[in-house]
Amino acid sequence: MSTFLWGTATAAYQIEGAAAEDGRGPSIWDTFSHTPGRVRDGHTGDVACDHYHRFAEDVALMAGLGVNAYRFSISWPRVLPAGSGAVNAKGLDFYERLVDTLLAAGIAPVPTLFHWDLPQELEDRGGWLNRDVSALFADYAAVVADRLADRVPMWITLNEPFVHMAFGYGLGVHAPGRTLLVEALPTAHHQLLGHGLAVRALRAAGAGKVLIANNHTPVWPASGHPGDQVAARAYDTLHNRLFLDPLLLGAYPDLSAYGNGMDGVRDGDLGVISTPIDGLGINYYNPTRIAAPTEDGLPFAEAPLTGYPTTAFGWPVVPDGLRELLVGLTTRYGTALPPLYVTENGCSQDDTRSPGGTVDDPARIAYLEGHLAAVERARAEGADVRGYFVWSLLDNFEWAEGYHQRFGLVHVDFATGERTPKASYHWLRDHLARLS
Ligand code: GBH
Repeated sequence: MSTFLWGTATAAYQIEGAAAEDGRGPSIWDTFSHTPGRVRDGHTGDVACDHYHRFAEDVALMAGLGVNAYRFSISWPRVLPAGSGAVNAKGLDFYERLVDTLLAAGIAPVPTLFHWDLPQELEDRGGWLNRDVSALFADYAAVVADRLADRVPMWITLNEPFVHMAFGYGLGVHAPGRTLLVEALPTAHHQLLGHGLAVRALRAAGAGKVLIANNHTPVWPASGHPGDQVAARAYDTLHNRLFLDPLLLGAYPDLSAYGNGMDGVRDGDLGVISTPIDGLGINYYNPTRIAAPTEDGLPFAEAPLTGYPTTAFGWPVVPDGLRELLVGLTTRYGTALPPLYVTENGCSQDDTRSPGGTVDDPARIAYLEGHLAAVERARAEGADVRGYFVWSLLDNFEWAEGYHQRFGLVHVDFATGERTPKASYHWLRDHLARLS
């Protein structure tokens, strides 16, 4: 696969639905979304886009778009309902049908093994705070690879371990809803250890390329004041270095700003974590502006980043931040950095379907145009970028926001499941056609 990968991205809990069908076990997101007050308006992923039943239609939409790759995620509890032990054959069968349908359409399947939907039974044993979950993740990776390694050219172990740690275990705004602040740090180590063990399991099964998809952000100090500079370095350590230094350099960064949060690192762990990978997935949304903390607790404070257009979510639109990030990582890690793939980039907009059945989303077209140009500038400046995946193919269950944020190239009517390609879908189709 030396050609540039053009794709769309999704995640299992956000699109599949069929939550209690064909033997799927519960995940922490079923528990969380069914707990009143956790997700806006009590929305859940019970039905979502009903992709479990409509996947063939969704693959046809991708074929019409002209992409050559599709990043989706595999639901751990659909394959192993209790997280370990008994395999649910019907769950594996679903992903095999999806993979074969993609291959028949000329689209490379790029599965992510963990996009935040931990089997509830494993959360009941401590979730990612429990070191044993790392080895169980690798066992699960082996089960999936035994079935699919002969057909899947590229695998992704984890999605955004930073966000899962920070939102899920640190701040409690995502499942499993824990509010441990710096005490969440061991979930970073155990996810990274699980990643390394899974890389080894995938290699043993003869899998193709193996990547991890991290969320990264350029960190901008709020001012030149030393307090803001120190805080920005502390934030960069937590969001960026904590998830790259051990992978690429085999060592954790200086975490002294975070007390003794990271314990439990054993001899040999960093060797496992730094098992070579074939590429690094980068999920980019926006830069982060950081100021000195105003109260006790964390060693930084987030400051608003104003002066840019914003998405429906309120996130600033800063295309050049993607260039800065890709070039910055290339400078920081040099020859230790594997090829880069932008595994997520996109925006939510308030998209509505007109009575005539069209969805006009000019702000998304401008967003994509700007960010694709930023990728080109990064490549011209030496970043080895080999793929770009739009988040997302479909409007879907946007975690704590439920169905209120629409990220899709394709509009979904959640009452009927009807799909309508937006203007941005047609724009991207024409853009890709011009490239070939
Ligand atoms: C990704 O996470 C997820 O992988 C995906 O499942 C999700 O649907 C998608 O993004 C869209 O959310 O308030 O301006 O500082 C993205 C993680 C964390 C990125 C919050 C933007 C805050 C922006 N996001 N971050 S701001």
